[in-house]
Amino acid sequence: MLRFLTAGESHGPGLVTIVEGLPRGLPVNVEGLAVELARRRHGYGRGKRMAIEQDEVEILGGVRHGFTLGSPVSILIRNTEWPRWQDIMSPGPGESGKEVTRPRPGHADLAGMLKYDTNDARDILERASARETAARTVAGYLAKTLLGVSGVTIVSHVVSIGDVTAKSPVPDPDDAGRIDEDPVRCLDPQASQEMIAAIDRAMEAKDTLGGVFEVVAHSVPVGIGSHVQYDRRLDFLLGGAVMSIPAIKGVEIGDGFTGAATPGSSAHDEIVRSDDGVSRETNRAGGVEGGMSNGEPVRVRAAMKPISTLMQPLRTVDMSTGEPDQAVRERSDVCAVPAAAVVGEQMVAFVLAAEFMRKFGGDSVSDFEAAVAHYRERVAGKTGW
Ligand code: EPS
Repeated sequence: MLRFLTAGESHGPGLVTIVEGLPRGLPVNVEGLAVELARRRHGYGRGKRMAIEQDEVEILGGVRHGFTLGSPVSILIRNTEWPRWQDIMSPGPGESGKEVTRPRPGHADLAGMLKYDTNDARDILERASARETAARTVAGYLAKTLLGVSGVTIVSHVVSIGDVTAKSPVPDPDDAGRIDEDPVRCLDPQASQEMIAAIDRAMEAKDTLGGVFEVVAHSVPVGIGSHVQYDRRLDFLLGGAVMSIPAIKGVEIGDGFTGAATPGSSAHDEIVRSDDGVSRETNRAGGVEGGMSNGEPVRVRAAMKPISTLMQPLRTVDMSTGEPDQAVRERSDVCAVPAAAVVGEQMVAFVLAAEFMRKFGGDSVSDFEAAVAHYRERVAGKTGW
């Protein structure tokens, strides 16, 4: 079973990711990880910290001479912000600074203070912060490396920010470079400019913006996931994983919500003969039918709410006095949808990689690769009339 855990606080010494269940022989290097981590830091609308933060990576275990050993991979990302926070966030005795007693609506602050019995929201917000998604990116990078061996590629793009919606096609793997170069990771140049203008306006108004991103996994073979049990359905796994990204409030697979308003006669993907078997002319199902991949690109969209840390704070109650007050102001981003799209890639990659390991297994990359190739061949043979 492929699984990962992360640990660490946003302004602590660093973040740690442990990934267990990877086969031996997968190439891993610090340079590749650094490139992937930088992709997540970029995006127009992010706060000052993203200009400062460097995501210094150190591999602590599970990798030797550039390849995985089959043992747990453990990777540390040092927070370059740590020196400024070492008193406030000291694991040993230290000056805790001012307590954060005015919880921000939309954040984990209030529920966390009540649940974990603390009047200092910092005890909660440090871990609830989307900084943690840097650690997930490490797990996603390893998952993508495994998927790469089996020919799967994953791209993401921004579909909307605020009320600006792009008219973009479903991106191909070839579009990845162009998307990464765009300041808001949008394929539609006109919409991209309008999104940037909307972010500027929100920043001036001391407001924040949400949006929608889409993740597309190409060359996923038919039959990943299963119909046999609720928790083996690929849509269950993808939905939960993408919903777990901070600030995500909605997920759809394929045409999801618009499909709900379409008659059945035009909501599905008819099965037609092609040169080498069967195929589809549409992909309304988003590559998933009956809890299994159907061989078409897997398409997952997610709706991100506007960031809840506002420079023009919302009403709250000071939990130390019980008096009505304004929520605490913290340095934050105006819009993080482009970054969330990159995190979406990591979560989709991890779900797929875990399902690949479940289906194909293998303690070494060569065994894994052979099992995938054998299966792809078997499936192609079945439909190759
Ligand atoms: C975040 C607030 C900001 C973001 C942070 C997420 O951090 P700070 O409060 O230190 O300015 O920059 O995102 C990251 C650090 C990151 O790596 O993505 C929040 O409250 O969630």
